[in-house]
Amino acid sequence: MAEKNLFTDKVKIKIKSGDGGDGMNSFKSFKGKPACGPDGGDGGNGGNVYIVADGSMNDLLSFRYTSKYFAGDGERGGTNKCFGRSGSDVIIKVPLGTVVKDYETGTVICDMFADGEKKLIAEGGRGGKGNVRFTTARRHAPNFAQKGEKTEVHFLVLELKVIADVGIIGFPNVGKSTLLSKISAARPKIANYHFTTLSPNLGVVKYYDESFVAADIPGLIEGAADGAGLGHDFLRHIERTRMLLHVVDISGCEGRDPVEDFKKINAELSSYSRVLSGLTQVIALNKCDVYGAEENIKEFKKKFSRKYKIFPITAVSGEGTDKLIGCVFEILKTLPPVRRVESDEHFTYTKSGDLGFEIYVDGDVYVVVGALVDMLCRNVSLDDPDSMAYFQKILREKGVISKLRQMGIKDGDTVSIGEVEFDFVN
Ligand SMILES: Nc1nc2c(ncn2[C@@H]2O[C@H](COP(=O)(O)OP(=O)(O)OP(=O)(O)O)[C@@H](O)[C@H]2O)c(=O)[nH]1
Ligand SMILES: [Mg+2]
Repeated sequence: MAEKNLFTDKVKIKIKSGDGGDGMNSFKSFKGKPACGPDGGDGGNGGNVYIVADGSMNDLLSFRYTSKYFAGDGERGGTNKCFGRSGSDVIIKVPLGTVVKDYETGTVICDMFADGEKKLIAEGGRGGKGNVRFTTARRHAPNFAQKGEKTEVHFLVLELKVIADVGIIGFPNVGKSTLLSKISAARPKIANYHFTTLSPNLGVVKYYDESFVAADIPGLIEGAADGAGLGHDFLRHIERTRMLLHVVDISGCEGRDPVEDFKKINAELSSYSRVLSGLTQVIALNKCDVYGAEENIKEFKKKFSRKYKIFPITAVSGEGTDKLIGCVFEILKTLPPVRRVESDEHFTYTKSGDLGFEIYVDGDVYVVVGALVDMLCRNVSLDDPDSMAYFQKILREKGVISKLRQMGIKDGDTVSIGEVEFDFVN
């Protein structure tokens, strides 16, 4: 029997976008004429971390081997106004239906629904500005450069919830994969032993000019919802399917009782989640070609035909599958579509410099730089008194004024913020 750890439908990974490279603080120098003017270039931006949905993947197996995804750091700015190189991005490919959560908070960051969909998970740090960028009409030789923005390590949880209309469930070896291979173009592995299927197989089932997607999952066993045997992790795969196709081995081979099998699987579903046990089920009684099946079919129908639609089939030959598929289609027409898991659309991890600031002392001038300053410069109009009042309010609220005091600023010292220079008055 397969090992429990062969399932990989939920993984924890470690990510980090790249740090921004520091800006350079340097001065041009010619022979005999040192320090002619500032020429320090900007640091490069750190690389981003993206997640991309890849329709050709069907499990999270690759994450068992690589669980650390770090984007490249930006390079430090150079002399001669040279920019540092940007860090390289990291692209993490996941199968369709992967739900990405923040490990610490459980926040759903995204649900990768469509092939090729790309989500920026963590943005690289901005490169710091080189000293040349702090030159103003009054300050010709700024003797400082901005540090690159730092980023942090985060942990993500990736969970696979396949995007399928119908989940095919049942005990191991009952013929779930055989059925999928008959009704769709999917070619899942089929074999006469338990747990042949270890990750979900998806197949598109065509019916006249319509189609639906069915997911064949590993076989369920008793106690799986409590973590016995292969555990219940793979039930997560089918949590968002619209209905279930429950396959029962009606031949009673392997010494099993089909009625008991059916009850046990339903008990497993109930103990795993109300969502699953509440889904509409259609029953396929498989292996009708085996001697002795007739009797069992009668018995089974007597017990369950009032509550369920039941179809005797022989998956290997395809006998009876047309009627079964027709019924599944009729039911699907009445059910709502597969939905995305709700996520925080605007989620991004914050970085050290997000609306942060730094203060450098350059001679007797206190120079405030950073994303906060960039934001203020974009939004504030120097000639407008209301706008300037807002400017001062933000400086107080964001702690710029208190930081200046901490640094020992005195009345009359100059503060430089973007285009604005003013004398500090306590
Ligand atoms: N006689 C008979 N055997 C069948 C039929 N359908 C499937 N089988 C056989 O049953 C065995 C198991 O088939 P699978 O399709 O791999 O079963 P499964 O339910 O996907 O099994 P797991 O993935 O291990 O849970 C194989 O040897 C199939 O050839 C059928 O209609 N009649
Ligand atoms: Mg199988």
